[in-house]
Amino acid sequence: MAGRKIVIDPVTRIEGHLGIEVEVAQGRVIDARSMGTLFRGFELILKGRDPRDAPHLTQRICGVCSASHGLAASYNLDNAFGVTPPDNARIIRNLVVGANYIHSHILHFYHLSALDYVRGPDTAPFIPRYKGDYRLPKDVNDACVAHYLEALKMRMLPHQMRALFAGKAPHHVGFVPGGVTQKPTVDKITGFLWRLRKVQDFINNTYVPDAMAIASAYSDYKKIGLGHKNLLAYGTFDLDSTGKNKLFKRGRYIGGKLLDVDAAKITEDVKYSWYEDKTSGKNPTEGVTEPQPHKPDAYSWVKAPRYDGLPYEVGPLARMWINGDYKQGISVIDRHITRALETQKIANALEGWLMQLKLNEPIWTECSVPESADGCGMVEAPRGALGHWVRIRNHKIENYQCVVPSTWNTSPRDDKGIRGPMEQALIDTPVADPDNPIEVLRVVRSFDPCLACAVHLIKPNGRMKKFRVV
Ligand code: NFE
Ligand code: MG
Repeated sequence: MAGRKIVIDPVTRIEGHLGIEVEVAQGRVIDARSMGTLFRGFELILKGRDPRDAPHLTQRICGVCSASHGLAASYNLDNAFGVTPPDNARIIRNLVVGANYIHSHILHFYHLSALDYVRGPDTAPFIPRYKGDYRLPKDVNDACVAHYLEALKMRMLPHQMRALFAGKAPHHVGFVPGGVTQKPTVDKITGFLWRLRKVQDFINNTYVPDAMAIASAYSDYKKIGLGHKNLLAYGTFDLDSTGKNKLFKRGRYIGGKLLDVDAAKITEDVKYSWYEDKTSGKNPTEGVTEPQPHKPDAYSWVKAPRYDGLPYEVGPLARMWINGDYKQGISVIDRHITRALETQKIANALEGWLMQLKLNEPIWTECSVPESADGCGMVEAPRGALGHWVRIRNHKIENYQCVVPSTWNTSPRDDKGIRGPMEQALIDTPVADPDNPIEVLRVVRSFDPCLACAVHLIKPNGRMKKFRVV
């Protein structure tokens, strides 16, 4: 690196373990590297298990987007088992995942990213903080601090809404292949509804206005954090049992065109990731997770997913853009606005779905573990396109692969040396003071990165150490 190197490791106020390294010259970022610093071992843990364990084990990948892992695993197994869940089950899955989105987006806005723009009180946990251009008018800033506290309480409601239909959050037990385990009852429907109304009031009258206030005070960030401008969404929230009609459409956007998605064109490169080189470039149906922690030149535990060889940004902006709900731009601010607007859109949809539930109708279609089958479950998690793939042999999981949203967004360079979406978005970011690189963090947190997983290996002072987790 020729300019001044800035290393932010770990990045705080995100989920999981991320390091960011940028090179700054003439006050701008000229190169960037995104480093996932913990190994994700779940694909190995799943080998040899009963396939029906997958919705439960994969939820443990993360405490924030767990419902979506439960959904992807359920779709994956529905597909492998050759079963179509009844309408009640499809709707209950949507309600549970919708509640999880609301929780996740409120958490991200107020508790993970707002303090990049809102100056908190000069007391812990709001200090220490980077010096920066906190520029909200005092009354707006004070209101946002009050809403930070209110949002902590608000986040309970979607957790309770989810628990009504699936069991306690964050790792619920209510999704199974073929459907769900909880019947709809009048009590559950009314309990969901009054909480929804309360949280909708907060979304409409607090979250969305606060996001808009920050967008207007920091409008220069509409020109920062642009990235490759390729967007990808697998689509989610099925509106009927065909799998074709969804609240958010499947599609991708590249070079100004909206195009379709073919799962066969998804691959994961590992040239710069700590995995064996021979596993590079594989489609997830034949994906291999073979760690190589001593690989020279590698700098991340995150693989580099590509579609037809190219990086794609995933998340609320991709979903809203591909669905035709938003066209204003691709930037830091557009990511925050679309996350707020889609929270509103999902909350509005939940009440209609709730009213479609039919008491005393089935919640499960009978099915059993096949001797041999392959499956694929492609959905959207709060942070973007999420895919699970399974190969079942002898009634057991022979191979399980997850490609998660943050794998797309925080990926390192691919085998051709092309930067990942977040790395590219960092290029050209102005940095006023390299000792307080708040601008870099505004770009990073706009993606809502999540690198969560169990600890297997860490890298202190450049030397690998092995830990046994018991
Ligand atoms: Ni751990 Fe997640 C979401 C998934 S990771 S938060 O949303 O899948 O990007
Ligand atoms: Mg994976």
